[in-house]
Amino acid sequence: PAANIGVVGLAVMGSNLARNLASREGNTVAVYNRSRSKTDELVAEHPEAEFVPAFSYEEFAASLQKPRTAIIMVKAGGPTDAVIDSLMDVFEPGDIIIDGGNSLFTDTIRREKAVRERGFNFVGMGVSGGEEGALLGPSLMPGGPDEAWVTLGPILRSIAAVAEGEPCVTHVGHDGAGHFVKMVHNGIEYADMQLIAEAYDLIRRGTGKSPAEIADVFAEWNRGELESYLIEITAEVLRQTDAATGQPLVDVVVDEAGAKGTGAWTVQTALDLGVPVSGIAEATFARSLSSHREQRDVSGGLPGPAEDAFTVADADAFIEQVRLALYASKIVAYSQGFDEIRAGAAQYGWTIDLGAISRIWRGGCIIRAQFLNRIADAYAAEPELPVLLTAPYFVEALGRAQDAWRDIVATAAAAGIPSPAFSSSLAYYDGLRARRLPAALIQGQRDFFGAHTYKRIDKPGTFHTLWSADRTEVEAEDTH
Ligand code: NBP
Repeated sequence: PAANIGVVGLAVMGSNLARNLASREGNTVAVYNRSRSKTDELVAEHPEAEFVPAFSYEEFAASLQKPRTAIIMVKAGGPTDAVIDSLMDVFEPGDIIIDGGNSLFTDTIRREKAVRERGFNFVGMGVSGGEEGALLGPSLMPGGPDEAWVTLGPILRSIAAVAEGEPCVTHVGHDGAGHFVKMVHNGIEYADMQLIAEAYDLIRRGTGKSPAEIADVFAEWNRGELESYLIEITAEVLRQTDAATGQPLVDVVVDEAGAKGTGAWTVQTALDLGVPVSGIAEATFARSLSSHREQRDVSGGLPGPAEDAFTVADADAFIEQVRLALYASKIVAYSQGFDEIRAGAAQYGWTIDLGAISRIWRGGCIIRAQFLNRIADAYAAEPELPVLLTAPYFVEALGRAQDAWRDIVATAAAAGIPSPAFSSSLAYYDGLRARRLPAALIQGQRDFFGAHTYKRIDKPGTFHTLWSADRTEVEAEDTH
């Protein structure tokens, strides 16, 4: 057989990944798609590529060297299960099946177990970077058995994006670890985008600058500590003029944000794990709020500051304050995301190198940013760092941003400008810092209505106050 790697599913992601693979020295790529037309098209349009087209699963298996290694790039859910079943019918034990789709990590855990029980290796791989990433170099987050990594590692390293000389791929951990990390990547992406949107809104409403002028602000920011793909494309989007109306494009686009569900998965999973990812949650909810048009329509008359009443005296100083607030909130959002990965690893028994995750996100993926080098440094210095934002570099940055961050959140509240991600990030930060939290009162309330008991600061044990009797305290078994 001629091919050392195969791709099943030749829609936009699969065909681009297949072309990327074929463009690397030493690869010959078997390609298969359920409907023949996509296979024919790919092969016809790219005569330069070393493809071995297959038109049945049997042909596909026969064209692959052993251990057969195949990347599935089809719609997540049922289609992925169907393709896995078909491959197991024609593959042999020891062969490697990789799911490169956006699968939910719990599906990956289930599939890995089922596939392993039949003697195959299964790898659930997060792929980030969209169409262009797949073609030119994505960030890859594979999770699966060590045995598969021996064959797969060199192939993935050859096609991944490169950041600072290192390929953006690492063996994340076992079974669902790769898809879990990809999920959190997308959650952080939601938070980052929402924070940027809030910054834009505040600047526009506070300074009256046009979108094109604000594009210049973002382009300038992209030369400093905020340098990132998302800041860069924000400037591009803000600069775009609509050909039909001559208006800034951002003013003619309907202000209802869509979502494909990975942000919601990140939040649902965080709730199950008990990890506060408030920045990601607010970003996800902000998209939901924006798309409830009927609710927004009936709410326009609610009392509050007039929309045009807010102007700042010193535009440049205000813009710098917004920049600092954005940077501080971004540190919080990433810290929360890494916290979720830590908690997920503990819950599911994965060994995940958080520093390696920050390094593979420096290239290829949507959240690629300078800033990830600082995260990598933080974990290099202290691999078990319990709260990312307590690393010295971030403590210094948060100290610098402090006053501006608080001013901006207060200003936004006073002006009636929604800033859910800015303000929830600050509340999280202050919650972490607080020596005492009102959680003590909540424990009292819980004990009052449900005898849920509480612990004392001055002695061990579990206690309950006899609220409906003489209100004396008794030692209790913690049974609730
Ligand atoms: P789609 O998600 O649109 O899936 C289309 C592909 O699935 C086609 O090749 C189609 O074959 C195949 N397929 C379906 Br649908 N049902 C099938 C079945 N029962 N058996 C075999 N094949 C089946 O493609 P995509 O946008 O290229 O995305 C592929 C994966 O990559 C998805 O899981 C996606 O979430 C993930 N992803 C996408 C991006 C992105 O930016 N688009 C980024 C990262 C990850 P057909 O041609 O015969 O209908």
